[in-house]
Amino acid sequence: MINSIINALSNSRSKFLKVFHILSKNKISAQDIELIEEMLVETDIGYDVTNDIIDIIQESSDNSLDIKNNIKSYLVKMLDGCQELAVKEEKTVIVLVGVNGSGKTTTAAKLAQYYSSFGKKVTLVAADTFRAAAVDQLKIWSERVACRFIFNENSTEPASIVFNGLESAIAKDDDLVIVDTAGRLHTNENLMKELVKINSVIESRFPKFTKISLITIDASLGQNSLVQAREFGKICSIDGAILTKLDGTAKGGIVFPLYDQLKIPVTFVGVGEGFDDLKAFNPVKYVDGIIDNV
Ligand SMILES: Nc1nc2c(ncn2[C@@H]2O[C@H](COP(=O)(O)OP(=O)(O)O)[C@@H](O)[C@H]2O)c(=O)[nH]1
Ligand SMILES: [Mg+2]
Repeated sequence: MINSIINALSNSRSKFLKVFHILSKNKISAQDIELIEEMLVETDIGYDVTNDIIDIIQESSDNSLDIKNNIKSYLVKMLDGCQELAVKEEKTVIVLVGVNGSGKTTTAAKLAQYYSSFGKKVTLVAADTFRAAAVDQLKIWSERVACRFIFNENSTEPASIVFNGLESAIAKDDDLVIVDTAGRLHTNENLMKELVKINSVIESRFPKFTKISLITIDASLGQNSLVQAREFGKICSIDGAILTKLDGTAKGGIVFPLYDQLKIPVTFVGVGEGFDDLKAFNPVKYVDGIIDNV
């Protein structure tokens, strides 16, 4: 998480900078506190965290550096447990889920690139049977990343494409299978059933694979994405989140309620459209990126 994270967090950071600008004044009025509350809420950090931060401000000494350090420690502690997704030695399948446009297909390619760069042999599986364009999109990415690609443009059964992908990965001795799925809303019962089927095929037919479900969350959607994540979690276990499109939004605060309320740890963040624009999540660096004027 080097400079690209710092860059991607610039909009969120500008809100915090304004907060600390107010805090550098000699006397903080009730009006100032209201303004601070507003700015924090705009980062989508949520009401609970905002209230905690206000408490920290009121309980700390008048020294703005103290306040800043106390807020930083509080935020870092809150993210304790969020970290880069370590893919172990055994065979692993990552299933990407999420709503339309949240970045699943792009993230599938980014993950393929990320883990290939650590020497993993990766198979990308195009299990979005709703958008033909998604298959083409992923095929192009797989060529760029130079990993294997499994699809079946005649199939309307994502679970069977996943089955083929895993069989093929075993045959070729690939370590990591990354599955791109169709976008869905939790209200769409049939699509949600399809997700259950994908999961049960993996669990029942490929018990040797460690299954990891990751939800892509468009950071610019802020609080709405919490509802989505909660509903997906009722249908299939969600092991982590990838916060996409962090570049170009001031809502980087969403990682806090996501973990605090839903216990979904953020594992990666998307900071652009290229396949290198995926950064492993690190709480200290993230909080530094939000708060420090680096
Ligand atoms: N700026 C930016 N754009 C992104 C990021 N991730 C995905 N996108 C863009 O978001 C759009 C939707 O992404 P896509 O992967 O097709 O979403 P899907 O419908 O969930 O598969 C595409 O135009 C992507 O290039 C990101 O981290 N930053
Ligand atoms: Mg897609």
